[in-house]
Amino acid sequence: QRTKLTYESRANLAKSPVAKRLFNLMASKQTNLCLAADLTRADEILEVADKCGPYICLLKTHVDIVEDFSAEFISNLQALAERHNFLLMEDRKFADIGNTVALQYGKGVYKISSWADLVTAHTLPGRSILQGLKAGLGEQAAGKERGVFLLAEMSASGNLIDAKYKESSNKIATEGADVDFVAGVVCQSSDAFAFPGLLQLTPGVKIDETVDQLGQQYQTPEHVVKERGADIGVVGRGILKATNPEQTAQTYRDRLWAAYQDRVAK
Ligand code: 6AU
Repeated sequence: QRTKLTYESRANLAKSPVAKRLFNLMASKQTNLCLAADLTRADEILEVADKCGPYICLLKTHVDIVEDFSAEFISNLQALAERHNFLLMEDRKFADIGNTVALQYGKGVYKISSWADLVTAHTLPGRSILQGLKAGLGEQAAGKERGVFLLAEMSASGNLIDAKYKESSNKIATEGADVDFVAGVVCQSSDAFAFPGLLQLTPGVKIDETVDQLGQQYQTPEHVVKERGADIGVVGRGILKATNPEQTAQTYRDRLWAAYQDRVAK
C-alpha cells in the first residue's frame, strides 16, 4: 500500500524526475504542505511566498488572476523558490486538444513551461493532454525538469466526476509512453491510484470551517493525510486569510507532517 511507504522510498520508484525531486525535497525539508497563493497582486504573492517559504514544499499559483503580472514577478518568485527550497506549480488545469494545450503551456503572456516546475491538467481530453503538454515544452524548457498533476477528482460539491472517470484517469496517469511526464494526481481519496511513484495532491484542507459559500468542501489536515491518502495537502485561504499567515503556515506544516509520520509508522 503506497500510503504506508516513506517519501524517501517512493522517490526511488518515481518515473517522473520532478516527482523524484519533490519526494526527496519533502523528506529532507520535512514538509508536505503546498500553499495555494491565490492572491491578485504580485507583491502580495511574493510576500506570502517569502514568509511561508520555509514551511512549504510547493507553491501553487493561478497566474491568470495576477493583475500586474510581469517577467520580473516570475524571476522574483523563482529566486524565492530557490532561497527557501520549494517547487512552483501553475494550477492551469489544462483541458483542451493537444495543439491548443501546447500553445497555452508554452506561449502567450505567461510562458508557463519556461518557469513552472509543475502544472495541473484535466484528463477529460484523454491521453492527448500529455502529448500536447510535452509539445508545449519548447526550447524555453530545454534541460529543465517538468511534470504534470492530473485531476482525477475535485473538491467542489456536485462535481461531475464519477468512478469510471476516476478509473480512466488512473490509467492515463500510469499506462503508456508519456507516464514519465506525470508526477502525480490531484484527488480526494487514496483509491484514485495505487502506483507509489506518483504523489497524491489533495486540496480542500482547513483546520476550521467545512465549506465556503461557493461549493468548496474542506477536511482537516489529519483527515486528508490519514483517511484520504494525501501526500501533499493544499492550503489556500486557511493560511492567506489568517491574522498571521507565517505562523499559520507553520501550524499546517506541523499537523500535516505529524499526520504523515503517524501514517507511515503504523
Ligand atoms: O484552500 P482554498 O479553498 O482557498 O484553495 C484551494 C486551492 C485553489 C483551487 O483552485 C485548488 O486548490 N483546487 C484544485 C487543484 C489544486 O487543482 C482542485 C480541486 O478539486 N479543488 C481545489 O480547491 O487554488
